[in-house]
Amino acid sequence: MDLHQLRERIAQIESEVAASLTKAGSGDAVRGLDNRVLGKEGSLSALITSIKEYPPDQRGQVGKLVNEAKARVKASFEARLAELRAADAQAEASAAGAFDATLPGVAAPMGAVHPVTAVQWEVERLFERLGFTLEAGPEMESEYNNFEALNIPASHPARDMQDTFWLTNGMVLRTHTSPVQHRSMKKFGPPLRVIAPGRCFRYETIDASHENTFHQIEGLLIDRDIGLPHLIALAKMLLTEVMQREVELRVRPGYFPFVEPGLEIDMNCRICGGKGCPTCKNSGWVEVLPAGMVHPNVLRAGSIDPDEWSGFAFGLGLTRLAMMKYGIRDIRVLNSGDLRATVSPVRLGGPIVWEKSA
Ligand code: FA5
Repeated sequence: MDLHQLRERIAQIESEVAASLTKAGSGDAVRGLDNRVLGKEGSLSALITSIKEYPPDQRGQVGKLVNEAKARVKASFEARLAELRAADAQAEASAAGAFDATLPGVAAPMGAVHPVTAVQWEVERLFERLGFTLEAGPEMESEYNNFEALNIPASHPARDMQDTFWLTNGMVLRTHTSPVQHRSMKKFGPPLRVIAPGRCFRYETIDASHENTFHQIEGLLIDRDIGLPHLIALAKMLLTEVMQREVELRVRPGYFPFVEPGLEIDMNCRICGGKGCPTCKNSGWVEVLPAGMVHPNVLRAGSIDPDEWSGFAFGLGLTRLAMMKYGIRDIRVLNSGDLRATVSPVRLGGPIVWEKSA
């Protein structure tokens, strides 16, 4: 189990504990659960015993993750026991005709992983298996990295494609994760395989599928003799794996100054099944994976010789992919702090469809 899988396993155990705890109606039931999770052979304790299977430099982190989870789970057992004791006391009191207003209220449900984070982890794991390095760029970027290095000079009309938040210090809130392409070329040189997840910002009119703050995952692969078939095969594999079903793709020409040729790879809308709805702007298709072959000017800006090396890049729309995976109709719930957007869909299985709360 790698660290991502470990995190997922911990989240799964915690989510199962939360579900079982709400059903545990007696102190004995809680103590039984405690034993199954934290006992000598309990599911969390088992994770600690596997620590020796990790490389020495990861063991500290494994121990920390598991011990923190143990502390949280222990606290949740104690809270549930207190709740049950309080409920017993209240039942006794009301049987005796009294009402104790000092008893604690019902505990709020525990949260879980945000849907965007869950899909991000899945994508990271897939690319880790394919030998990609995980990189992160800054959210506050230089104009050069966000635009010029990507073949978008100041005078270029393509600047209008991405409405930018300019900062008073002359920097920008990055409009996409593509600046990490340039950073990675400079950092690693060819050949390279990198993915870079992160938040992006645009001065957008917000609607069901557009936010001013959203997530992308940049992908960049540079090697010898790389072509579009590699890109399209990878796209199909990526989307099929995340959606856990055969995904229909639509590949169209797309214009981005930093790739040539450029593609828009769309997937069929799972909210309406392709019939058309506000989420897919009534087209039946959702843009999730713009991509293309890296433009020679971008390779040159990254000190890579385009006569020797070629590669592809893509900018996965992670937020929209999470919406497709979990049947979320409206992007606004994801930044809203609405707890329904964290609790049930990710950990407790099944797709659910919410409307934006009023
Ligand atoms: C780009 O941002 C390019 N950097 C992608 C790219 C990378 C192309 C590498 C070629 C090579 P675009 O503006 O289409 O492209 O955004 C990429 C994806 O981000 C979109 O398909 C969409 O899924 C998502 N996205 C864009 N704007 C928003 C928004 N306002 N809200 C939510 N998701 C958005």
